Amino acid sequence: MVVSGDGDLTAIGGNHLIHAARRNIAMSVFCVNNGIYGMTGGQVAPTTPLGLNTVTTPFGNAENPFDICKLVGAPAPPSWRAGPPTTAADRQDRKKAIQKKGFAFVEVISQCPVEFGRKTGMGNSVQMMEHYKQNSVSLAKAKTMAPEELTGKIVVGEFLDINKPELIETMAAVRAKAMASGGGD
Ligand SMILES: Cc1ncc(C[n+]2csc(CCOP(=O)(O)OP(=O)(O)O)c2C)c(N)n1
Repeated sequence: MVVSGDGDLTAIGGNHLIHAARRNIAMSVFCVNNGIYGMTGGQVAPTTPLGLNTVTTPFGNAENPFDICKLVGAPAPPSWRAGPPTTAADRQDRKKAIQKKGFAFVEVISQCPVEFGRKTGMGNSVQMMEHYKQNSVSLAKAKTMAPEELTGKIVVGEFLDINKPELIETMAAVRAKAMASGGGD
């Protein structure tokens, strides 16, 4: 199990993340996404919304943010996004992700009142939580909404749940082939 920030997972460890997903390694990854490098003082992250002022983008962020669930979903491992507050449904998702064979990914939307809320004018932790709560839309509802209605919304739910052999299984199959051919150890 891996619990990490959005900066560590999508910037500093971005390469590890996409290849762990691609190789379908038996891991459950929980990304606590506050949209910023919080611990180091509020620098822009690959998840920071376009146009946002941060310590390193004082006149606005010129870059588009990653949609992390789509990013890890590209090689088709399961992925979920959970918006606050934690509901029973969210907890079910998290349980499912832990029990999932192969790679599983959960993005948890989180507030960073000190480095994000205070500097962007979103307010304190309660106000940020309220904002995220009010702007979270279930995947089922999002499917009925027009793209313009979804601007600024956080779509939450189960994005993908596909069963594929995990890396250890595919490696065992290759090893068995090598052994049968006499080329293995
Ligand atoms: C390889 C490496 N580069 C840079 C750092 C410095 N560093 C520590 S935490 C951090 C930002 C983490 O941001 P995030 O993962 O979003 O977590 P948050 O603090 O927002 O919860 C950075 C750049 C580091 N620890 N390791």
